[in-house]
Amino acid sequence: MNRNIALITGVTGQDGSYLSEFLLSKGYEVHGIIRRSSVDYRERIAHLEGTPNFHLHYADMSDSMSLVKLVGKVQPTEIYNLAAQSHVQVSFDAPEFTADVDAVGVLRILEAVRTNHLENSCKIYQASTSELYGKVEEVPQNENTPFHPYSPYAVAKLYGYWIIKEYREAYNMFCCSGILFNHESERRGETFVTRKITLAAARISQGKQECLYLGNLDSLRDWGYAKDYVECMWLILQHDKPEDFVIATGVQHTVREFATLAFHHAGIELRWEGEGINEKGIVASVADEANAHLVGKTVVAVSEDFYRPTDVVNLWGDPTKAKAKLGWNPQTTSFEQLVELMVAHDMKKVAADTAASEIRKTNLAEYLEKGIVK
Ligand code: NAP
Ligand code: F7E
Repeated sequence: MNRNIALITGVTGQDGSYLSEFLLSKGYEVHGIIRRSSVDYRERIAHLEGTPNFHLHYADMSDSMSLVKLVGKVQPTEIYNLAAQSHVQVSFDAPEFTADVDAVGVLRILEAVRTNHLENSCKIYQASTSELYGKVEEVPQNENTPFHPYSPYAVAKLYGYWIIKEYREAYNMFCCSGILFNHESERRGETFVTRKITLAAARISQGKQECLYLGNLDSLRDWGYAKDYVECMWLILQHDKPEDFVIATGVQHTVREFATLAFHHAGIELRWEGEGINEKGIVASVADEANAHLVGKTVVAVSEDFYRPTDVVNLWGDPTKAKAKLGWNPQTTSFEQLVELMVAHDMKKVAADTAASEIRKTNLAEYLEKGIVK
């Protein structure tokens, strides 16, 4: 009988939580790595804990011994290496930590598999990224587009990409990179631009925040839905040979367009005035009379705090290969549906927040506004 045993690093993250659900629904035994910290933060997988076939283990991407021991104990047939310091802006503040986890961490996983003599029985998926294209040399980007990483995060991930390819060729291992373009969801971390916007739109429409401060509004991204993308990670490992794939929707939008649509779903129509650092999103009209006082107010402003030393501004993926070879449908959830579902979730979440958690959230919103937390 075939054993399907998955080991997921980064199980507590956005993608790890959706991938766990997906693999459990396929009958896998799922093992996830969590790291030790003074507080437990497992909100995204809390609903899975106690499920038969779902197991959590302590390990850390910066600690090769913990990885070697765990891989030996679990004997996985598939490893999904999703763990990373995944925030691009944070990588400018913590470049060494980012390199350790996002670059050397990949090597540690590969060596843990080899040390346990599992190189012929365990397939490895590496969470690679469109950030590798960075200062883009071609639009749209496909598997043959040259890389030009443009942040410490992207440079670290480029090492991960190449070491996966190297082990595939040197040791004949089934290891592949999914070059995933931005994918978002109601579980997205709150400091990534989409979730920052949907939460702020919900709070502003409910009188819990005054203004949202953003960086580069012209930045273009190819945004998909995380739940659709985890299926592709699995498909990449079910393909008959190990190959790298671009995973994207093939449609791009600006940050400004995302914000306009998010506020629309929160009942606020925006008009934009000014340019660059002086650009503002002003309330043109509201759906709910109770918010009439907002008309004419600035609810989106630009802050230099959210500009990056080098910013990637034109990401647009070409998913032709994934469509043809994996039979994956990049349009399962459209951009419009994605924004709508994220705002609908955050409208409910903000309304349900208790006074205590609201104080915490208000502090976070304030920190975000002041650029203390980015
Ligand atoms: P995420 O929500 O930030 O989750 C990152 C995960 O990595 C968390 O579970 C985190 O654990 C874990 N982690 C960080 N450092 C670790 C360490 N030293 N040891 C063990 N675990 C560690 O990221 P995501 O959005 O789900 O993305 C998943 C992966 O895909 C990442 O590798 C990311 O770089 C890559 N990627 C993401 C996108 C995207 O648009 N989402 C696009 C391309 C590639 P804690 O909960 O303990 O912090
Ligand atoms: O920024 C601009 C910002 O932080 C998107 C990670 O999952 O996807 C993600 O990285 C764009 C950038 O995501 C704000 O300058 C404007 O151009 O949401 P983000 P990211 O940097 O694209 C890739 C594929 C990954 O691999 C990463 O792991 O939006 N932007 N104003 C802003 N960004 C943030 N965070 N905050 C702002 O206020």
